[in-house]
Amino acid sequence: MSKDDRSVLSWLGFAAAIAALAVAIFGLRDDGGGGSSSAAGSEGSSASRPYITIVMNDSYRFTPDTIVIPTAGATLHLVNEGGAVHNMAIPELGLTSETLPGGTMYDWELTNLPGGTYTFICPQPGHEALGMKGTMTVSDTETPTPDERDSVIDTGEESGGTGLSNHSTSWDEMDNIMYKQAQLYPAKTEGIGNQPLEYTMDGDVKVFEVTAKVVDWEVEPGKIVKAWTYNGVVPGPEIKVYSGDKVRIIFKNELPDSTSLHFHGIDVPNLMDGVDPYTEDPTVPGETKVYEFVARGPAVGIYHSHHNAEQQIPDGMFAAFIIDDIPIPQYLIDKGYPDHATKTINMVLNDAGVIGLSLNGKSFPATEPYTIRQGEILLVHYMNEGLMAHPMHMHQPMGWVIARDGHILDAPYPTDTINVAPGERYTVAYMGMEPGVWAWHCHILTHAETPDGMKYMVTALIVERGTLSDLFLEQNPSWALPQFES
Ligand SMILES: [Cu+2]
Repeated sequence: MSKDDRSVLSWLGFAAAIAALAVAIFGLRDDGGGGSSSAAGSEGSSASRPYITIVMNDSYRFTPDTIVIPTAGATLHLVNEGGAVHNMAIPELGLTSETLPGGTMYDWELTNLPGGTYTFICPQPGHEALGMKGTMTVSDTETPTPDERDSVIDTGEESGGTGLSNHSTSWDEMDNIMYKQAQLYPAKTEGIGNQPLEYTMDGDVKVFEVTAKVVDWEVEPGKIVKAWTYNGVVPGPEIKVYSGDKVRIIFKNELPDSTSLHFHGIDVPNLMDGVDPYTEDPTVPGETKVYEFVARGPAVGIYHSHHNAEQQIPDGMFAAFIIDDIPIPQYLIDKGYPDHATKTINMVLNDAGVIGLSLNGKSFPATEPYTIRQGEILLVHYMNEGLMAHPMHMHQPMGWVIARDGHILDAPYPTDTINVAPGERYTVAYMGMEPGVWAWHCHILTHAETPDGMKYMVTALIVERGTLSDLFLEQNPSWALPQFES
């Protein structure tokens, strides 16, 4: 990110945006909490025990990973959002839940627990080592009684619920935690991916050097993982060429394992497709391989591993490969949009491996904000290198999908939430319309907001004051009306 982007970020402005978002989410949570509480209440004896939702996923995390429950116990509503099998165990108490296949839920009843602080884990082989653990405190002093909670979270008689919340933190503690988390954004971390890869000329051939290696990578402040990378960054550096360019990629493997380099969504001769053991032998540790082809665009592609990809890719071996520029379609220019993008970025989505839920190799609050002015276009190439689809939601402005998998669409279509499946790429044009700091996040809510505040796949688009074109205002007269001042 440029220094400009950071300096213009209005902390207060973003806090206001966060507050608005929190209100929206809070409304939803009241419904869920009421429903959950009455379900617990119908069981009679469990009425005084809290009902706590714990989400498990293939990023090997429990959300939340810190819970407080009374000695009377609690119902832990376990939700496995991943594809892998997970469950939960408290080894010190000798307790283990049922096993949850991917996509299932289970209510785990815990009763009459000894006071103390315990570690809980996923006992599936290797999951604890990957970080799937948390802390459970059993105490009667730290959890408000249901009566106390009724007095602070009053959902009203019409809600049909008891007003019980579905978490063990009081509302003001929770607001504080969320506020502190929000204030960390944009947090500074070591390393930045996606930068343009420099090349040298050998005659008329553009020569790029790519080295696969394991490095320490800071996903968010203090979360440093052993990432498998191209040139030491996540995503790897962007390769940008133009149709007709002769391209040579000198690929060196400094990993402890074999690998191969595949050009996803790029037209190459079959023997350059990088799919061992079919089109080539694996590139073994220490070996260098050369790929050569002529660029045929336009293309919005990815270069990534095609060897033990379920680990090598989510752990960091992915990067953008772009041929030519995707033009702003006449359809939008006729609507008063500018004829070129002010900024073009790649937004690579990931949800697994050592990096986990992230945008461009970083997790909120370390994600990068982007800045444009009113009337300018930010062009975004979404690319999903994870294991799940992610519906990416921009609060404002609305976007237009202008290319899919690098193919320019005859008819652009509007989006504020675009579902990007693994392997897909969508190119979306966002024009800055209303000034402010606009939240921009995956709308699978467990990928964006937690009881500890915003996390993971969240960033912001900052729209500064500028000018909407006369043509746009002619066609959208309501945008010319003054807004209420707040
Ligand atoms: Cu997501």
